[in-house]
Amino acid sequence: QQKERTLGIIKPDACGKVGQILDAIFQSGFKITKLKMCQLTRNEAFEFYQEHQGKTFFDGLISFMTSGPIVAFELMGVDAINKWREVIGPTDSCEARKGAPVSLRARFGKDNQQNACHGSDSLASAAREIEFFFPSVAAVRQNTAKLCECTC
Ligand code: YYY
Ligand code: MG
Repeated sequence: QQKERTLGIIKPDACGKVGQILDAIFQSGFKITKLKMCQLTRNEAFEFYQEHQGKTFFDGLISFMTSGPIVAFELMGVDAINKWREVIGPTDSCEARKGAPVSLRARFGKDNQQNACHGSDSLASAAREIEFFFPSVAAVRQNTAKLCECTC
């Protein structure tokens, strides 16, 4: 079976639980192929969540996602995109607590905004989101070249 890559995030509300969440990731059979801790600027959060611009929860989402450090990672495995979304569970942590199996959002999330984890929802969004957090060497070089042009 074909292996996939997906992008996961431990959100600001769950950064005290990084150890337990990484444990759960390994126990679910994923490989972590890239990982970093960072804090998003408002512009970065805006770009990352561009598909939700204009929705009622957008401003709250941007404030929450920039409120503290996050951990972003690339996961690899068979059917990784759907499997990771199953492991994190439904968007609303309160809903997640009503369902089985026990998901990460059920364990560590609070509500439908502070829901502990993110997971890409398709091949296209996984590609975009992985490139967002872990840009290819070629892209980084191109950016550096552009910056040099501007200042010379
Ligand atoms: O993919 P997923 O994270 O499960 O949900 P989305 O519908 O893509 O929403 C992205 C993000 O926005 C969600 O994880 C929390 C937040 N959000 C919210 O604050 N309030 C809502 N009613 C719906 C989503
Ligand atoms: Mg989504």
